[in-house]
Amino acid sequence: MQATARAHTNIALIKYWGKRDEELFLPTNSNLSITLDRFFTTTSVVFDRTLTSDQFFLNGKLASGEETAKIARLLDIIRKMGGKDIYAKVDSDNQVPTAAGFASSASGFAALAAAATKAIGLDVDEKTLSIIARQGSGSACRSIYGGYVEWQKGEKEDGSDCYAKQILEEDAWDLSILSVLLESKQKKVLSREGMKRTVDTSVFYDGWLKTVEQDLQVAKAAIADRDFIRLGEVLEKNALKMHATTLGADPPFMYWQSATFDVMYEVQALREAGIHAYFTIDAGPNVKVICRPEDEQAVKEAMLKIPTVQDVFICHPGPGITYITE
Ligand code: 2P0
Repeated sequence: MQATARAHTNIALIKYWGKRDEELFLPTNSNLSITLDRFFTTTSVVFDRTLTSDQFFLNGKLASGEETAKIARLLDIIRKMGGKDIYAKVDSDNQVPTAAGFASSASGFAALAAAATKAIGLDVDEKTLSIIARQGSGSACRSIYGGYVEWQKGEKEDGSDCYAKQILEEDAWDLSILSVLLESKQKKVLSREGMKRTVDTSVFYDGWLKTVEQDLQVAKAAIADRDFIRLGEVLEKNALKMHATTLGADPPFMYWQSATFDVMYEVQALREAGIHAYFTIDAGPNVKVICRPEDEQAVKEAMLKIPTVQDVFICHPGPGITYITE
């Protein structure tokens, strides 16, 4: 009763920002991401009748009670589906620089869902796997697939129509996604908490909901047409709108720091100089810059010249879940 799976992290071009159901991780809006080649989590799960509780090792170290409780919650869902009441030992190896603003929860819960369902003997399709992973962390449902992925918000209360699907394969259109690592302070408002506060209190949240579906349709059409400028313009606008909602929350908060602005201004300067680059930002200060592959070195060099930039990692569209047999 053992299996190992690998899942890659993803970056949202149209953001998931707000839940309509916190228990089931149902989002208020559909959203769209690219799965990345460079950062991933590899997880092994062994269901073992001799264990008296779940054990979780993260990068070789026994995880905290809080971290273990989060994965145990997802294992409970999988145990129920598999009809087996057996505890598991989970070994997770995270090749994701969390400090660079990549949510390791997306690749982490996607890899866990894949390894644990296989280890317990469930034969699940990708849609079911996406629904399971979603209940560990919302964005994890997108990391089941490679390439360009849409997470449909669904309408049903039980979440059975709320899952992700691939809209374009990873090798069908190459783009460069540069993860710009900044000199930054620890983030103060975690994404889960920030999302909730925004939905509950932000005077700008209605504005987000009014336009995000339109943004999604524009992004999907741009991907279908391989129209990079159209995609870049809408992804940057969508990120700015997501962050605007945090300023209207009570109490207000913002994820940007001064170094975040340095990168945003440089991206605008690159565009004025004729290089088409666009930024997006998640629930933290770091910035991801999207450009065409032929421009990636020039964009990287421009970023590295900014004094507050520590490092730049170049990523490309990557694969979905893979199972590893030893
Ligand atoms: C996204 N983020 O679409 C958005 C944009 C952050 C900003 O998904 O509460 O860790 O576990 O469902 O998936 C980060 O939030 O949140 C996220 P939960 P998650 O990528």
